[in-house]
Amino acid sequence: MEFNAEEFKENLTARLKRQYGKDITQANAHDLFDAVSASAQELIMDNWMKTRREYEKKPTRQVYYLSAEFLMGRALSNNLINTLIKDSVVDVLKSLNIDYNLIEDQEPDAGLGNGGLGRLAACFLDSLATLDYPGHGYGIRYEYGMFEQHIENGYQVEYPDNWLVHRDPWEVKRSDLAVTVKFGGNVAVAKWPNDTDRFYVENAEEIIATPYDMPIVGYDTNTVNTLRLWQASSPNGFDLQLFNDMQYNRAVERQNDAENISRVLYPNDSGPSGKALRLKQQYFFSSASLQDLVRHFVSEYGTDFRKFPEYHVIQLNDTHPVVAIPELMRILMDEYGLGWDESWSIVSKTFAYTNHTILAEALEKWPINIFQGLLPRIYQIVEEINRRLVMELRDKYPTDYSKQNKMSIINNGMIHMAWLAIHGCFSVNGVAALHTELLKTQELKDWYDLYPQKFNNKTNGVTQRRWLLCANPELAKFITAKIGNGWQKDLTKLKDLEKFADDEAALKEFLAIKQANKVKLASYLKETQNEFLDPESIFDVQIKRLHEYKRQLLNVLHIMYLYNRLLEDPNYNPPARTFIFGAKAASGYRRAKTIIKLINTVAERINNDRRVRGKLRVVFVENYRVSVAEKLFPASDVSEQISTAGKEASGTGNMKFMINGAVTIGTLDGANIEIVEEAGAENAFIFGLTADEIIKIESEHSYNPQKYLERNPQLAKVMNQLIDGTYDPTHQLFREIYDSLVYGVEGQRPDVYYVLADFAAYVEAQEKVAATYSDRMKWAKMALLNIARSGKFSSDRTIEDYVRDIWKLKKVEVK
Ligand code: 26Q
Repeated sequence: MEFNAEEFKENLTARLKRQYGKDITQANAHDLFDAVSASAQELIMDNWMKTRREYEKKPTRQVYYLSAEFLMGRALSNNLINTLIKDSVVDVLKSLNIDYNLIEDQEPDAGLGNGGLGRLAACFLDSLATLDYPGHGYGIRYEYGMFEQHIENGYQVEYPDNWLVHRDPWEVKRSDLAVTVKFGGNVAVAKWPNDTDRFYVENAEEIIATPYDMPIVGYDTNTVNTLRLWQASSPNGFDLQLFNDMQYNRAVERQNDAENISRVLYPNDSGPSGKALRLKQQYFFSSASLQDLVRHFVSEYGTDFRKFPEYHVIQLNDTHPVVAIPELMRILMDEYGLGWDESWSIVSKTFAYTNHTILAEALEKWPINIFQGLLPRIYQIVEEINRRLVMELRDKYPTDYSKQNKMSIINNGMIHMAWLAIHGCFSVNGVAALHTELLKTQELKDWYDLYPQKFNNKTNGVTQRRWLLCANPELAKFITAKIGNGWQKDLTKLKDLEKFADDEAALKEFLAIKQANKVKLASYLKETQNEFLDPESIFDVQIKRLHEYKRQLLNVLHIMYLYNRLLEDPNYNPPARTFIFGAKAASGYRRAKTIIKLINTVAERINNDRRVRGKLRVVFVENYRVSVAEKLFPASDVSEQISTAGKEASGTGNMKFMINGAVTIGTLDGANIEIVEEAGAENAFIFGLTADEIIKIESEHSYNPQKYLERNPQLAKVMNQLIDGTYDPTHQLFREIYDSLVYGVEGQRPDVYYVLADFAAYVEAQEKVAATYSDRMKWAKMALLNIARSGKFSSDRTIEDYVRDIWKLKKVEVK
């Protein structure tokens, strides 16, 4: 991209004057953020238009990534880096006496996702554009994203994330492309000209879906793809009649009800919550996206829809957009008059489904009454899809009624969205090797037996542009100095760093960079939450959503154990450690919230105990989010990846740690397995039960957590401290946690996630971490080899895998 410093300066000043009536000296940091971003957006605009034109020039197969979540984080630095103008912009601002860092910090995170699944979608968009593939995102423009987390008295308290208080300089509203989405009503029948039945919905509630586009800027290329987010509104403004009758609330009711659809991101605990508004969100953006695609197709190619699957592949990010499958059936049949078979043949060549979880309770099901009430015509279509599926199943398994039943999409008054996805898609993929194996042999075994050719693995990845180049510029510079450029677009190039594994000078340089990042993090946490961190200590970090299966509890129990040990044994002198947590608990997830309270309670006790000062500290980072993650990964020494084996589908934070030179302590779960495969077992600390061992224990019903307490007095002591007043004078706060581990509560088995079973092995692995860290050069070598061998975990590799096996796209270069 051409960059002219003078022009940029003029543009910036003109904009400040036009928009804010201020000159450079009067503008505040936020004004400047907005004006710098808008000026950058204007530079991006040319390539955005060119890219669109290039894709329209001739029929182009494109992928559409339908996702209820896009966890984009901040855009300014990313866009400046991807267009290669960051340094020049920083210089221009410096010449105006403006500190770029202050401006950057004004940008709110686009936190339109819960965690891994949403951030994966964002990394994929970056890789698609960077690799010159025509691929775009479709989602929801939530007015409120992931809630803001405050810690009050050790408890999580949620506040709304009002990320749109100021205008978003990156979005472009496209009112001209608005579509209508219908809810409720009843199905009626008319006739097509050829006298066949034509179904339509009457008396429906109509909602307007208006798209807002965000540019997705590829790195060092002209390609700029699009993330299109839909906003809901009412076609009937407010009711003037009611207003004149002074019924002010009722006057805006319809408007509010409509706008509620895109009001707020749902948290991911809710399990089988069956919230009608959540289903409305899903249909809202799925329907709007498909209408958008079909309208565009018809205007370009007419109504011969046999070409539709040639030009479109639609990737469904988990079950959240699966209602798009019957929606495309509806559009083809009810709006264009195609027959069932013709429509199904098109639909079943168009969609592909990614599964992100093996937790059975997390598979989405909708109660028939909610579904049918909101989407009567879609329900009919799902019924017909299911009727035909069940006929196939009877044919294939004539005597196995149990199987026919289990695999029925509609069963026990519920609609199983994963079943609908597997049946309606030509591809079903898991997100790490183990995860896909478990889907094939356990959770989705019946479906794998029916459709083995559909199943495939696509191990997740992360974009090195955001997670290394942007987040850790010093390490990026070090890497380029050692091995040259090229790794930015081909992460396997990092392999060349291996030759520095025994180069003492290089290792010292690496350690100095890590140290500087730790100092930076310490000063950030001092500033934001008045927390003291000793950068000389090991930064041992667990940052991810709070979930029992992720086992933050195992981490805390180990900290409580370490604390006991330090107090009991004055000769015990491990290297100083700072345990850092960042985690949001879904607002309705009681036990997760209690675990946050426990972490903060333990932190408070330990951090105020002089006897362990300089040896042990615990820090809970408030409101963990993408922009904070960008400060945490570069400053981490130890990466905590300690989920119960078999439960974490992949993990992607594990990869972000790896490319930033942190060493993993973890279980053989998700992508951890592939990480140690690449890094070498000697460069990680692996512990605990394997997925196979756990499957065996579960099939034998042989797990008895109490036996671990009897055998391990230190564990028994720690457990007892949950309820003996050590941390809580009431003895009650953490009793629920204790009971769930030892006895099982609410009909659950005790210790469902094998915390007590893995405790001793975890302690042992942590001792190895401490011993290894004491030899700084050995540690530096391990960290460097992790970086050197992280090439596989670029989302560029993941995208190439999707392109080769599922999407079959060709690169389109934009001149
Ligand atoms: C479902 C129904 C109702 C309300 C919310 C939800 C919901 C929302 C979000 C369910 C799940 C999610 C998010 C899941 C998620 O982030 N999964 C993670 O996906 C990553 C990317 O593949 C994996 O690396 C992680 O292992 C997986 O936990």
